[in-house]
Amino acid sequence: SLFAPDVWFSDYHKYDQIVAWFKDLSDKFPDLITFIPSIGKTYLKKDIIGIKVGSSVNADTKPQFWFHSGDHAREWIGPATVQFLVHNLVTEYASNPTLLDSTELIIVPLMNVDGYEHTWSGNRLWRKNRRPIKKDFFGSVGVDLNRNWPAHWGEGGSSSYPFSDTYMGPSAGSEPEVQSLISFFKNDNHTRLIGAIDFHSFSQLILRPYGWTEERAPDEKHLKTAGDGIRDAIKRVSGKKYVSEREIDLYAASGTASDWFYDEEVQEWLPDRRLYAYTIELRPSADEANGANGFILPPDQIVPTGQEILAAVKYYLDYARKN
Ligand code: ING
Ligand code: ZN
Repeated sequence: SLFAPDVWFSDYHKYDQIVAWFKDLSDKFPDLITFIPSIGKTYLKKDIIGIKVGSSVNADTKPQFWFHSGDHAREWIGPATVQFLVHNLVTEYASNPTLLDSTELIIVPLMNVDGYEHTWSGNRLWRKNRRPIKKDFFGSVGVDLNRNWPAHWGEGGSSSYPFSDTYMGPSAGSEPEVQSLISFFKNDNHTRLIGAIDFHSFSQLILRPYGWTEERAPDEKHLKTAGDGIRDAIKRVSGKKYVSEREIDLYAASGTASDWFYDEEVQEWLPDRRLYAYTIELRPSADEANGANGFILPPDQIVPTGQEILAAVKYYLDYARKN
């Protein structure tokens, strides 16, 4: 059947099938997965699903991590990798319970449902959401969901021009998809959060805050050590070279999810809590994309990308828990 792992992970899938797949997996592992049918709706009234993964051991005390993906519609490997992670973590639980006994994962596997659907039926290279921006710019559609978060919104590295692919939106947090993730996060009990990763593609980068300023993050030393460790864990599995660096050293960006988690929300709200916040850019590398379009990653890359990121995430969860 389609949901047999070797079949499922040999190709990318549309939104409806991804939802059905997560529902099926949560039915098969009811003690490990909580399936949340809707954390909120997109502009086109599609449900954004949420997943919680963890065993009942230490349920009220263990550290929490946040993962989300699919902010950018065309970056198909992100949601596919998150599916691979969840699948492997729950199927490995029987032989190695440590991980899900000691951490809880809060996951939004596909944030930009409307944009993602559009890449299947309209424009494969669409990035933003699908909300029409009428005012003075009739005909423009979409806001960059990784420039719209209320975290130094509009302070550089984003565009105020609605036709731009990095359009910040009319105001901070204006987009229903960003609002849905924020309210899901805030309404949930997240006082034990110690890490957050936003999965994108491509270029093979482990990016840490800040994106909006040259200022060093208060936890720069730890963020760099863990980021470099993620890079090394990947190399050990597949030999693939990822680069570990600060977001601002790649390029400036404001209103991003990782800065929101790192700063605007969590540091403010838990002043002495260190937060391991990253943006991870998956395969291919810029070199390998040469000629082809890097967003169109062949489906035979889903499993090897998943394997290297599974190892990276195991290292990351362990480091963050212990440091
Ligand atoms: N790249 C990210 C982007 O949103 C990024 C990279 C994230 C840079 C956060 C700085 C801060 O532009 C892709 N591929 O979307
Ligand atoms: Zn992206």
